[in-house]
Amino acid sequence: MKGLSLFRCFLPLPAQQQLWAQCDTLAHGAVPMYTPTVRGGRPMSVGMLCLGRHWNALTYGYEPTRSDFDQAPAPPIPASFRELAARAAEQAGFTFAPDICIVNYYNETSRMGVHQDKDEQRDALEAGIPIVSVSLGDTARFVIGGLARRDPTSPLMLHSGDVLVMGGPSRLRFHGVTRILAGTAPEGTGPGRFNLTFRQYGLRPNEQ
Ligand code: MD3
Ligand code: FE
Repeated sequence: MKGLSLFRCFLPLPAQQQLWAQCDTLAHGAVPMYTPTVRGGRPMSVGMLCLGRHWNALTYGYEPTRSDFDQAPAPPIPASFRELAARAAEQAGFTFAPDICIVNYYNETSRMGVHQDKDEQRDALEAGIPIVSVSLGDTARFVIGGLARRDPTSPLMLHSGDVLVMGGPSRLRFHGVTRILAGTAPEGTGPGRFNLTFRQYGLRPNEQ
């Protein structure tokens, strides 16, 4: 299917190390990473820190402050993060102005069940505005399916420094993370894995 671009080693090692350190600092900062509890009451196995706008794990909606956790405002996305995502999207043929960055932390037992990302505005989803994903640290076994949950999935290993752009007809494909390969993180990253997903909420950048 079109709309999927994988840029292997988009970030050279020094940039991976710098971005890892920035994520680590943010995760332990004034508005820290936390473990979301989803609808039904189960905790997610990943840590989450949303920048720009907060994704509420109970409502599956976006909001300015973390009303499902500590009422803290979502910290801003560093300009250098936004520029990295926009540069990758441009290489994949998309114009992209991300206003949300979700930083997830995976330890060696974390997983992400197969799901669709469809909580952004309908006009942005229909336009196929991409999600840009940056992987850091341990390798993940990622699976990508089709537009229906029962469609078959294909595995893809995501390594530190890889960037995946999912737009156009691929924007609503089902996908998940089935396992983390502990001990595979390059020097100066890890342990574990940070994944950054950049999103644009609306068709017009920065609209509510
Ligand atoms: C394919 N994270 O945070 S990123 C997520 O590797 C999430 O941590 C996975 O799924 C991870 O929501 C995958 C790559 C990705 C992101 C969005 C997609 C792949 C996608 C949207 C549509 C299809
Ligand atoms: Fe996802």
